[in-house]
Amino acid sequence: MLHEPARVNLPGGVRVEPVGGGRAGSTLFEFALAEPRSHAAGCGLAWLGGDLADECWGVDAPVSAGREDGVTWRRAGDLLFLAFEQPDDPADDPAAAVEAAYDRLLATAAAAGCRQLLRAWNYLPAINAGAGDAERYRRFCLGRAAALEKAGYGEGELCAGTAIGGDEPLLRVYLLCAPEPGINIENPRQVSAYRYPRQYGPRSPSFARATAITGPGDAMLLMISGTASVVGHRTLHEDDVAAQLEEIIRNLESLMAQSARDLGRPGLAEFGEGSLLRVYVRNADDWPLIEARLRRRWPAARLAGLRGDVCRSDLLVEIEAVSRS
Ligand code: 3EB
Repeated sequence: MLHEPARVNLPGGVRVEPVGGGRAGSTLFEFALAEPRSHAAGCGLAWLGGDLADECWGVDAPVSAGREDGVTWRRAGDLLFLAFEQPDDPADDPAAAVEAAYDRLLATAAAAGCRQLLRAWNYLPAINAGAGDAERYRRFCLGRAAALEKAGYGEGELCAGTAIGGDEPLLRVYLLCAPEPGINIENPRQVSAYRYPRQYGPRSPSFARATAITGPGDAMLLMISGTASVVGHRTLHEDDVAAQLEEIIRNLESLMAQSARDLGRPGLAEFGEGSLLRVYVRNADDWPLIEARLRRRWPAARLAGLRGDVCRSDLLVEIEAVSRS
């Protein structure tokens, strides 16, 4: 069915699947991709198509929920999902607001005994506005890094991430946290983002290429960061979306092979059934070409195309994913 939701199963039974996937259990959080829904997380981006409209991140544990200090939380067992949403004027410097948002999120996580970060999603408007180090993405990175540093997070305590520019004037930060860390995996084709050289901004982006956690039973859940046409630390194939997509496919293949080795799970080397891909596309007209190519490469994976700005202005497409084995 075209818009059947997906469910993701988290540890102690964490599942991620299209919503309505038919499994029993509770929902830690939902991501509404095609249409905004109250009480669901969202990207604030236009949905371009695909067969993934909603994600349900489910657990085999009762869920409690609340809101404190502007942070909405949902907890099931050792998993804590945090959401922060606040107006963000695209003409402003976002550094201070992002730092304050992360201060609150990290304080909430620590107070709940869940200071380890497993997955982060960040959406903010006009991500490429501003020149050089004044670019809003670089200012975002500065605020995020400052908050993480103050709270004592080291390089090894970062997690898989996404940072995408939208059209609505809203900062959205979502964090999945736990008392114990996940397992981070880096991509041998790419310099770790937290070690990017100075030319990309005053503070390097604070994320790992992928984070794996234990899923239900013996399964592992691999959460892959937004992945772009970056090799080493450089953008490749400026102005060529088809070539950028091929480079992303190679980056994902490389990261998945590394994950399969590091985790001893050969099944993680490919996307299969149960793999969910969010594809962020700068120019909506590029979606049909991208969708056709991804269907050919990974026929079993589910895809959502979203109109979003990638955090370097020369990047035209970026793909994040969840996979399990
Ligand atoms: C890159 O490889 C692309 O700042 O959290 C991808 C995923 C990117 C997450 C972030 C940035 C972030 O550098 C950009």
